[in-house]
Amino acid sequence: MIIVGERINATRKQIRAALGKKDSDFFLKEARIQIECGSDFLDLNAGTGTGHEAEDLAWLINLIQSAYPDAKLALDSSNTGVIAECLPMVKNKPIMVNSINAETKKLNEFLPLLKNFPDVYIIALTMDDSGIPASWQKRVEIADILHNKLTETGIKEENIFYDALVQPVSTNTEAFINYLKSLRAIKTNHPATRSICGLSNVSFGLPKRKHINKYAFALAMYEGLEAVIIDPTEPGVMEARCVTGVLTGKDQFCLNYISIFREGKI
Ligand code: THG
Repeated sequence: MIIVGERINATRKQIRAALGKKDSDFFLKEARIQIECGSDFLDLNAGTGTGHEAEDLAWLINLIQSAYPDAKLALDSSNTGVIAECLPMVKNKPIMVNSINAETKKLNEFLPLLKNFPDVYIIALTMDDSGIPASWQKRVEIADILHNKLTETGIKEENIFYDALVQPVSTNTEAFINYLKSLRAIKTNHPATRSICGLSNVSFGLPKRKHINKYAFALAMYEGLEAVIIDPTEPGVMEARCVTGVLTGKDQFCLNYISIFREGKI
């Protein structure tokens, strides 16, 4: 299970404020706690809507790379120009790019860029010009379209991470079960590709979100989820990963579980 730490995201008020002040100490601590909790990648999103996203993201990349030279990064922006500007600055490979989708404009801008960076891990969202489909079958169809486009562009199948988009169960009771159906079906159609999701969306609007996130994580792992964008410092998250690894037969002789127990982490 690949963990992508989500805390450095400008949708969070604290992050927006710290970006405005270029508060290095704040961001170095945000990076450190996520690395210590076991993040494989740090997601960086500097989209404050103030018109200097590329400059802010570049500042974050340089800051974090100079303090944590081994950290791998996920560049998270809805603006392809921002990703194009910042990709060349990222030193550690692989670089995760968050994200492409099947909107016409997005494909036209993004695919030529990917030709120049064929080794990135690319997150592919199953949405198109009509938005996020309500039906899970339509999401699977969009994944098929993205699959053709991305492989034609020279992206290796194992570097494609499909994100079938987790949505809040508070607004649609079927949202998570439909997500799981599309996760499974996309994997069946394209077994060499991988899967990822932003898991905490599931609990939006409900109390005690961390409990919902933890069980959603276990269910998605059972359905084959391979990477997750999450707050790794949230109590229960790393425990859920470790325990579900045992229960789904991925932890040979429970060695990982036992060693994590011995380290006092569960
Ligand atoms: N898929 C992909 N990328 C994603 C998402 C996804 N990136 C963004 C998001 N979803 C995952 N990342 C975050 C980062 C921070 C928060 C939630 C998801 C967060 N949210 C607070 C909340 O929801 O209450 C915001 C409030 C605040 O702190 O100000 O912290 O699905 N590919």
